[in-house]
Amino acid sequence: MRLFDFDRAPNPRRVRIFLAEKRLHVPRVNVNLYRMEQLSPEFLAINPGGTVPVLETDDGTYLAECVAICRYLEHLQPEPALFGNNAREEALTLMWSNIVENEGLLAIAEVLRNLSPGFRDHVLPGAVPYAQIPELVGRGRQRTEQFFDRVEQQLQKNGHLAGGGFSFADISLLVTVDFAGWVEISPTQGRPALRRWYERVSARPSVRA
Ligand SMILES: N[C@@H](CCC(=O)N[C@@H](CS)C(=O)NCC(=O)O)C(=O)O
Repeated sequence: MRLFDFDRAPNPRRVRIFLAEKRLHVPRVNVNLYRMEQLSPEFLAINPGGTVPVLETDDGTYLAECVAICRYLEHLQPEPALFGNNAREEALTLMWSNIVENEGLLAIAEVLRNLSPGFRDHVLPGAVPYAQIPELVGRGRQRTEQFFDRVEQQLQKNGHLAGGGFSFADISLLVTVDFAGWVEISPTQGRPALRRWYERVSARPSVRA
């Protein structure tokens, strides 16, 4: 197996933390997003979506999307279980990790990518040069705060995001909390349950991956 990775980017970090929790060691191939290597013909042949992470399995399959990669790894190495222990827990893990990605990670990306000069004409991943829309910066900030309010409510009732033990949903949330710092949003400020959760989860050695 090989992991196509970029150490500064939030999504590949989700997979690296997952691998560290599983104590799995997978060789990494660096795809430098700052140099737009994700849009090279060689990489687009691997993932036409032009995103990292991508896991190349031992049979030569290329898997994109963190959730698919991590679900695959969970089959290879079931312990510790990071998608719950039964159908209900797995569904809640997938539900919350989708909420984190769609409402949190992408809302922050909406801010960053419509704001930062580095993303001018590259506001969305992939080869099409979509231009920035400055009005989306404010909307993205509002969506981000709304997302963290929703998470705060959930964590007031549950020690972990999906309700059971530490899971892939917590990994996605941790990466999203750290990613918010890129656009100067402090999610744990004024959200005590999220702060307690963050202190606990960010003490895990895997987060340094
Ligand atoms: N839903 C995808 C998101 C992947 C993604 O957006 N990755 C970013 C890095 S965090 C990327 O490769 N961006 C390339 C670009 O912006 O051109 C996943 O779960 O893997």
